[in-house]
Amino acid sequence: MKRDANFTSRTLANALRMLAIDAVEQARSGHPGAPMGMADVAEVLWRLHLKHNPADPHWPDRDRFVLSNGHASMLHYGLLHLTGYDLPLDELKRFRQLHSRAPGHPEVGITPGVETTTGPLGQGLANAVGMALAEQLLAREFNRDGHTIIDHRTWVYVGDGCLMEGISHEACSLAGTLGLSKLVAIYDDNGISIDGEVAHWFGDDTPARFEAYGWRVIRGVDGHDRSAIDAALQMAREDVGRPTLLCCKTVIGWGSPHKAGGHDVHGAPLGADEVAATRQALHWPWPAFDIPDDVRVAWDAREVGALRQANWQRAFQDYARAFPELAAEFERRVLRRTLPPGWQQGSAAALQKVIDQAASIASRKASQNAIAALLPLVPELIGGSADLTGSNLTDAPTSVPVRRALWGNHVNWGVREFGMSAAMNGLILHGGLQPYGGTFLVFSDYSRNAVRMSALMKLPVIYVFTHDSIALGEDGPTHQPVEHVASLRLIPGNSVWRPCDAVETFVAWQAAIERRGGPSDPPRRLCAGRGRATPTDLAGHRLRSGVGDAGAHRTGGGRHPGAGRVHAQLQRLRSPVGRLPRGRAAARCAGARDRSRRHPFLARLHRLRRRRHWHRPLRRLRTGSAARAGLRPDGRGRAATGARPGPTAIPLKGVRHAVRAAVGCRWNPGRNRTLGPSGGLQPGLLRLWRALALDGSALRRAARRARRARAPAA
Ligand SMILES: Cc1ncc(C[n+]2csc(CCOP(=O)(O)OP(=O)(O)O)c2C)c(N)n1
Ligand SMILES: [Mg+2]
Repeated sequence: MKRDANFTSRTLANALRMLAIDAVEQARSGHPGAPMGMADVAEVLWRLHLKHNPADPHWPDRDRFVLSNGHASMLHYGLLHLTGYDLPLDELKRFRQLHSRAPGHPEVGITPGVETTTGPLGQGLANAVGMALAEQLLAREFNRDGHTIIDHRTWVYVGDGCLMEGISHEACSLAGTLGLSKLVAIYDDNGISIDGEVAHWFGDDTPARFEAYGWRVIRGVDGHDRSAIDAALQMAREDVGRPTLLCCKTVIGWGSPHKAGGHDVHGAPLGADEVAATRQALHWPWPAFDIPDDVRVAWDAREVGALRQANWQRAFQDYARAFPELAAEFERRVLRRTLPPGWQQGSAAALQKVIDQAASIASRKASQNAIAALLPLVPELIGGSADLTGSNLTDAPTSVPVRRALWGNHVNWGVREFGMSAAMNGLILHGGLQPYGGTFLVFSDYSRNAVRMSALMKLPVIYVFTHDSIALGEDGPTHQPVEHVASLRLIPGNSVWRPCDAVETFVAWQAAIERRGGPSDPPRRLCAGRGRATPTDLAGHRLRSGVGDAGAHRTGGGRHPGAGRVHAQLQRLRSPVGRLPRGRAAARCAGARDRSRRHPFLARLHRLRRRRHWHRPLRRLRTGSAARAGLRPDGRGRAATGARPGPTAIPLKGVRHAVRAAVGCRWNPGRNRTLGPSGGLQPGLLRLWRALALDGSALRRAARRARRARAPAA
């Protein structure tokens, strides 16, 4: 490789390449290919276009840089190290080691300058959409004529993997619709992923796809030609009211004489011989981790960064003189991230009202009332729903829908649970906003990895999961959450609260908002049912338990982060008022108890539900008795097909119908459309489930009968 006109910048890019090569070599694991392929684009972006100050990674008006293809982490660490962030060379030498500030994939809160944790491909892109949305909303809220204090871009690197992931569609479709013009995605179009040449499994016309979303697409940029990259980035900075996708043709592992362009270089060290050959090819005579002084000087962004931030600081001071109240609000929300001054009093008064009203309402309605009361107190709240606003009840009279080029505080995320959740992570990571969003509990699975990422990043996102009931009769088993709460609780650092009445719901909201103080706070989920509360004595249940731990809705609240505080708050409330308004869940529990006296089946069901994880016994039934009885996964009680029910197929539909039929219990009076001929209630199944309520031998007899009745004719 000859020294060419691009010598200087090529050398600077080679510094990134060599750092990645050497760190991966030292760690004996990692991904050198993408950093080597993207180094030229990164050099131009970071040296000429990115607005940042390495000395202050939290400067509010910095550009956000997200590496959605997180496996290229060494590229990011090289950039942070060379531009002057607090990431010394020693940390790079400990790349991928325990407690290193250069972990295998970028992690927010570990490495200064890393904006979000990436690694699950595609989610960084959705985070970036959230960040760009936050920028746009805050700009509309705070900027005034002649005073632009929020004006930054979100740059996101994506690889083939990110664009293959479905979440890229969810997030980018919404970004296009909302016209997030400060969002620039830079596509590392190298035609390679782990299995080889992507053409065999990824034949999309990506530029056309993004154009269809309403993005501006800059096609065919040579990702190794500095002037082409610069021109494209320049163009990307021009505001056209749409997000921009920059398609950069690159060669994975660029610079490696024998491995460039192939998938071997994606995720394995080059090996000593190839490292030596690459050093030679790149004209990089220096030993591992040795960066010459002139290269360091050329990379150092501290001076220009400090200057930029100082300019912004001056502009902000002018702004503060002209709009003192707005500036104070900006400082509170964005810089200090504290609650508004009137919070304590305001929320306490609102809570007192809820207690006085003693309303018997569905918990999601109680949640909506809480939102309505708290929204005016906490202007940073930004709500939304994945196209279930009217069901999740996540809006309030003061909610304003977010629309293209308009401010709002309620996002219609569309039917995009995963995109919504990952974008909410981006909103909160940006700062200045406290997102909450809803969907049905049963669809939390769609959001799941983003929920996990909230927990991993300790982001206090509030997820409102409603319709927390297996008694969603008319929608059928696809809409009945069974294992969801338990599985959400399996996510480390994730708090799951199941408030059972209006007071608990309000206190849960209150506590959720109070825990919004910073990245050390875990995310919260509120699970709200949709039943009605009826006057029932709840005090006994409550005094034993924390929020959401009342009656039939067992949570083990005390073991969940923050639940103790909520519990204490409820305890304080309860002692003076004695009995509080009653909960739907507890009411159902109590009702079940009454009915259970009449029928042994329900007595058993009730006993199961009273256990801590009441669906665990049901699972046991499924994998044990029900499986032995040859139940099909759809719960229709057909004869054994040889296949045992899979782990995700719990025949609750069967339970529900059997319960209804057996005891005439109508959990959704007037809505039992599925209880017709198509309802799937099989006589054999009914016998089986009746038998379940009795004893093991009866079960076996019933199972035998069911098998015999349905055995195919010989
Ligand atoms: C959701 C998710 N699935 C799978 C992986 C594992 N993985 C890491 S990189 C990669 C290939 C990505 O291909 P591309 O983005 O083209 O990266 P390149 O090979 O070009 O560096 C895969 C499958 C992951 N990190 N995240
Ligand atoms: Mg690729």
